[in-house]
Order: sequence, then structure tokens, then C-alpha cells
Amino acid sequence: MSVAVLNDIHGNLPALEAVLAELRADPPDAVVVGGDVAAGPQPVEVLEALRALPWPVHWLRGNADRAGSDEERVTVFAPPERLARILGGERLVVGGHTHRQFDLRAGAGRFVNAGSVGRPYEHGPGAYWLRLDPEVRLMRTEYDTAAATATFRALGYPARRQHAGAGRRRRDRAPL
Ligand SMILES: [Mn+2]
Repeated sequence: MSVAVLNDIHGNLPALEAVLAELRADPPDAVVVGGDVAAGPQPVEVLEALRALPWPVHWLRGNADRAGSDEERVTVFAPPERLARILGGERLVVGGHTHRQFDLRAGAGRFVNAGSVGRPYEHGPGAYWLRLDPEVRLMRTEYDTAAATATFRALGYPARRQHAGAGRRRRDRAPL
């Protein structure tokens, strides 16, 4: 069983297309779309691309898919006892939301964040996602982020709001 986890696409079609090209070359059995799909410059195109996928797609709703946020925030600074509570005895939990890829362990449990396909807060450009094969593989797919930013500007989308994996640095905040 191979599962691709695509989180926080944020309407970034070029980033999504780059990841889908990788998936077509090495098809998964299923795709999990972990929320925050459309809030960004190309929401309709991103939704159409995901709905056309030939693999089973499992959808989760993210905080940006509705007004307000009631999501628990888990960062690399989460203390082990809090992580253990979140894991609730599960061996592996895959998260998203913070737009940062990471891999944390708490006892026998493990919490990995798939990162963000379309709006990563990472040091390097690209689309961040993960595969479960069933081993966890943290993935980064490079694409032409300058061309993507030009596309978003042409669409009238404020470039400041769309990072296109352009290496925006943002320190994780302490857990709330
Ligand atoms: Mn998001």
C-alpha cells in the first residue's frame, strides 16, 4: 500500500502539477488531501486537477477551508508529553497545517508533518509532501517557482500572500 499525502496546496496549481507528475511516474494506491486545498490563486484549477485523479482520494477539511480555525497546532517544539497525548497510542500520525515538514517521535509513537505543497514555510523552494510506502518518505518536488509567481501575479493574486515555495523563512511558533 502506497499513500501520497498532499497537504496545504493553497491553490498553487504549478506546485500540484509538479507533484502529480511524480505520482504518475510512480503511482500511489491512494491520495490523502489534507486540507487547505483552495485558499490561494488558482482554487478552481486545483480542485479540478484533484477531482480528475485516477486514484482514490480521501479529503480532509483544513482550517482555511472554512472561516476561523479550531485546529490544534503541532510544531517541532511540541514537548514529548503533549505529543504522546496527541498520538493517543497510535504508532504513526500524519499531520499538516503548519506548512513545515518534520518528523518527531514520542516513545513508540511518531508524528510526521507532510509539509505544504503550495505554500511551504521552508528554507528551500519546492512542493513539500510525503509518501507512505508504508515507510514514511518526506518528499520535496522542485518546480519553476518564478514562473508560478508570475502566473499568480498575472491572475491578480497578491504575490505576498503566495509563497510558491520561494523559501520564505518563518520560525515555528511555540505550541499554543
Ligand atoms: Mn494551510
